[in-house]
Amino acid sequence: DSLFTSFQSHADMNAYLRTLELRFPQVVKVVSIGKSYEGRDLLVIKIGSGDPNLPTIFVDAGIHAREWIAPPAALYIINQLLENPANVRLYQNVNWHIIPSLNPDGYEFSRSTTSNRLWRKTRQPNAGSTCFGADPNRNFDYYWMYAGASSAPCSDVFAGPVAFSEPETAAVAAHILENRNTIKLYLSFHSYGNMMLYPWGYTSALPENAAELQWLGEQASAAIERASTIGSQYVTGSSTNVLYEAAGGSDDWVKGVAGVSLAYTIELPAGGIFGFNPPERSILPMVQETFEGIRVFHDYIERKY
Ligand code: 0X9
Ligand code: ZN
Repeated sequence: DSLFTSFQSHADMNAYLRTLELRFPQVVKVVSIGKSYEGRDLLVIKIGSGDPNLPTIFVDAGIHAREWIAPPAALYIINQLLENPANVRLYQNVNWHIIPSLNPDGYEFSRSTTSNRLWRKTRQPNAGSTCFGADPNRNFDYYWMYAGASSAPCSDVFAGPVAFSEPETAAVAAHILENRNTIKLYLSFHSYGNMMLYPWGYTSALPENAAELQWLGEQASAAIERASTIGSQYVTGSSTNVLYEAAGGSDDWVKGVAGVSLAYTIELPAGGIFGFNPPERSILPMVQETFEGIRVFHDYIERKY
């Protein structure tokens, strides 16, 4: 089909998840964790052998609207787990919760006209401003507004009027808290820059398990580089040290509040003139190489827990 040869609408991605639930009723459950501001369903697909107590890998994508390569990277994990029999072992001892499209209002807005292509935020109106939306990756309630975020509604890094003001971030946070005892690894797909980032984003200080985060990130990066047909080279490190200081990100909150010790933001490869626009023929090579890194994460979680 066209899942990895063209960029799909949010509705088409949701339809794919629903189809999988019908095709694989023993191993798939699709649940709505809530709705976006404009009322779109935020779906999580749960894939597993049936034991809810197994360690869980949680993946989200599409927090930032314009980062179009992120949702297909998440969809490809789903596709490979379910539609490639060689990968059945990847959900025997580990459960997966995957949300391929977490900011659907922003995403559909970025698809609506070429002039909106670089939209990043959500689409909730802001009181007292004509500018819409908040940066969902500045809206999580851990060191909210501490650094690298703006209180100006027109800024692209507007943190929101309060933490978790956006229904999308509130919904995913509630889902993660409900599952905090089983989630052992958090992965969030963004673009671009070929970076394997771990907390913290609010400070240059490193978390207590930085050595483990660094080592595992490098292992996953190396697997991606080996598989790459487009010459991808990844840099691994803490968000602040590799990129910039930016508080209120999902990864920091997942680690600092939900207590998930392993949390990464994966900045996928660039494409097109502004970096967010890989040509559609690049989707498959990009998501295929990324999946080789995901195998490394899976094998580590399976072995450790
Ligand atoms: O700035 C961001 O939100 C991410 N980069 S992006 O170009 N996709 O916008 C990086 C987030 C890293 N994590 C934290 N700062 N917590
Ligand atoms: Zn992003």
